[in-house]
Amino acid sequence: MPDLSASLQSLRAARLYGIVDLGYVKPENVVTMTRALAEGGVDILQLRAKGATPAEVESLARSMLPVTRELGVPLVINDHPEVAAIVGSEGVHVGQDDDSVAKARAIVGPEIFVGKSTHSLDQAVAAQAEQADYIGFGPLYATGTKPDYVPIGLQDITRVHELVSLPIFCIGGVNEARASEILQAGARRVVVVSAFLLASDVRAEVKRLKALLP
Ligand code: TPS
Repeated sequence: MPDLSASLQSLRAARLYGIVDLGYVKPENVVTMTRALAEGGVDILQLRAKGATPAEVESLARSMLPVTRELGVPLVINDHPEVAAIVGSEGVHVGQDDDSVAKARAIVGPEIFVGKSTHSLDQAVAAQAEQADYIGFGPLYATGTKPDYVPIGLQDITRVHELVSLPIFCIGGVNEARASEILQAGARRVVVVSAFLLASDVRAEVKRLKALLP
């Protein structure tokens, strides 16, 4: 059973969020990738398996948890609150549907934190009103990981930090080359997907990006 107050403390301290995305990682490589990301230094890790069945997500999550627990990294399940509840992950992440935070919370109970994707200032403010525990904010840049979304750019990053007091994780096209302009624009926390998962040396890539974060 995860302990919410410990998880929320990790969430507030977190700067670098990694995602094991099955669009890039074969199921048989999920545990190895989980270890590489966590040993490299991600502060939070998400399992994102679009199109997988709940049973498949559950089995992947169960294979990741011993590694994330060993390394002290909270595990967040994308889209499947019922799986988060069954496996006892630290968090769940939901998309932009109405009431998605309340619906997820009703399923996961009081000990699992709930994050929500937002794509505009209005959505970020709404997610805070909906009592999300953190938000993702983006995609900042066009990205092959979420090809149907219009990038929102960097111009609202400072403002979103003025309007929203939750931890805000900037996402979408984040990589080492762009880190300085993203931080310059006011970001404090970032999510990295393809730049880590496609790296030839995942641990080294995570370490390099982490070293750039204040
Ligand atoms: C914490 N989301 C927005 S952009 C993107 C995703 C998956 C692609 C990033 O990939 N915030 C959180 N989790 C999520 N799943 C989302 C937002 C949704 P890349 O780094 O390859 O551009």
